Amino acid sequence: IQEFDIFDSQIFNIGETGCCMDRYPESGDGISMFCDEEFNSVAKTSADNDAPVDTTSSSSTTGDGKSSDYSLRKRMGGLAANKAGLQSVDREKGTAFFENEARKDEALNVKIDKMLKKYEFLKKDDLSSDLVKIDRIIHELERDRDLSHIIVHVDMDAFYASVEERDNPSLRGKPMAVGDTSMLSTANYEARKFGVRSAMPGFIAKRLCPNLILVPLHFEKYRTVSMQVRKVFAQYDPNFTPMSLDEAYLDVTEYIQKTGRSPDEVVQQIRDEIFSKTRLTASAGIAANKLLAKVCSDINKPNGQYRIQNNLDCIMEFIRNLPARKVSGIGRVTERILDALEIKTLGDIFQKRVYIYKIFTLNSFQFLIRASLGLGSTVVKSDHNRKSMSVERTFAPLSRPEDLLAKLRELADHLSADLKKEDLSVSRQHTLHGKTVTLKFKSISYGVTNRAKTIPRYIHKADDLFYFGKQILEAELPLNLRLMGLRLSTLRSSEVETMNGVKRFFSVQERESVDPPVKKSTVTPIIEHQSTSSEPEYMDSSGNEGNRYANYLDVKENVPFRDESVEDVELRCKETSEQPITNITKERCKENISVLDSDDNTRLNTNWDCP
Ligand code: TTP
Ligand code: MG
Repeated sequence: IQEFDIFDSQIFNIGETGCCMDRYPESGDGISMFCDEEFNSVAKTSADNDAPVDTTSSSSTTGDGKSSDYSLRKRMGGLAANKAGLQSVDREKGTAFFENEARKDEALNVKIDKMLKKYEFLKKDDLSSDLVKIDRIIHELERDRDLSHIIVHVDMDAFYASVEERDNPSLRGKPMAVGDTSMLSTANYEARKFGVRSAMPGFIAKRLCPNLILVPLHFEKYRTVSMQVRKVFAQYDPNFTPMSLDEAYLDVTEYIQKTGRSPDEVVQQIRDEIFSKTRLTASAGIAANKLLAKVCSDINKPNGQYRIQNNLDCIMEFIRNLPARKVSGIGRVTERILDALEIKTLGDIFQKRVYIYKIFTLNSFQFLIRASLGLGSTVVKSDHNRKSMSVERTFAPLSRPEDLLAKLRELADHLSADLKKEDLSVSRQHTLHGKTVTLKFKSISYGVTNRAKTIPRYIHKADDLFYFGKQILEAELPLNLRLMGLRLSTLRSSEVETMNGVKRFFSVQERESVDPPVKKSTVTPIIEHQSTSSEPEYMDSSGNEGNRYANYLDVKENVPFRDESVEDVELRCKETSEQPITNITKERCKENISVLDSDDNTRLNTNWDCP
């Protein structure tokens, strides 16, 4: 549910639990903006460097003509950047949050400066042969356009806040947000009028809206509602894709064919049913693919729905003037990058396609060009194919090993429960088992590090998760953390039939998992660092975060773990039906090994900090 941005490497953390499907093309060039390695490395160095940014110097002007103070305010306050409460960002100077935001903003300014230089240079070039190439790609994309599906995106309105208001009607009509002074999960529509929004630190929100009421999170309640809503979805599409607790994609093509009812009627009925079960409203978008359906679900929010007909002219008409920012994947960072190139709408992306092609990486180009054509994925699958599931928690800084282990225990229990999912469409239960345990740490200065461990068998039990997580954690002590996450990946599902309330376990994996945990396995720090990957920090507890990327490219490039050989990756690809190993992956395996040779195999990230 975290806003994700194809170019934003570090997104605000919200801090509860989450699951994700790793479908993001982690090829390394997937999120980097420039095709030119030299450009890229300049920006990366700046983003990764933990050296404090000089925040005492007076405001300068960035390459795209914005003052650096304004650019930082925008980063912290979004659309509310110019509102009274945010006029002086000075007061936060010196706080870890501010320093971190300032550093990221500075890195982005460097990127934009470089990009603009390249843009100016390209403007003088003859790019006609590139244009021919691009138009050939577009022709191919058009040929595969599929208008045969009716895809629906349903999203609950101000979800956590609405649940809180439902259960405490005295909050209604007052500006309120769910979260605390360090971070908000969401805000009601009253508070949004003041510029308060999800993923905004509570202390900034309070400045924008001094009367803001802060309500703590109650995840169990949100989960319960989510289950009720999913039961409704399952009646219309047994293979619906949950994206988070409050959001899902459905393919209602078959349901419509069977019942002969119109898409609008069917979706109205889904929303009515959600309301009668939960007393909460949802909004929906209906279109030929997921990208468009998602944009549509926002149009008549709250408590509304919108449809684009499955017709090319209607789609292009809709797309032409659509602000690029409305597309999932184009967040505040990409918006700024595009803005610097004078690109505001999807129509502008199409117009400037040749510059996008020359400046951005191929993956980014493909994502943007597909969006500008209104193309998106039509694949709606249940979460059986998910590649990983994870939970994470934000907390007040913790450094005592026993406290950190207690957090880990909590995460292990939570994740294990999430791995046992009831398949709502048939009365069966499937449990996901996985082989790779990853711990994620966010230090008190906001540096994020992942450490992974591959295990020679599949696990899912809380004790096993804790056991392997503990090994990783203990190897990293001492630590001073504000967030910890636990992920299980390389998943496979064991279907377990539920009969008369008695669970009968048949699967081999299940029998395996009653064995005592395997002792021997190696800790394998993942070579990717958070600040160079765009993996969202927030993942919701029952959704498939990675599915957000499905519109991006339906390709997962394999990133090898640190000590994985080409053969290991090949085996993993086979087991998880991922994309076969590519030359890039092979190169990366080689790189990993050379890093391993020259490193002590423990602390890899410069951002990693210890007390
Ligand atoms: P969203 O659907 O993005 O937001 P929302 O339901 O609060 O509001 P809207 O009416 O615009 O859909 O997210 C659903 C819930 O997920 C939200 O209520 C709180 C949580 N969440 C976070 O914890 N962090 C985040 O950054 C976001 C965006 C959401
Ligand atoms: Mg919502």
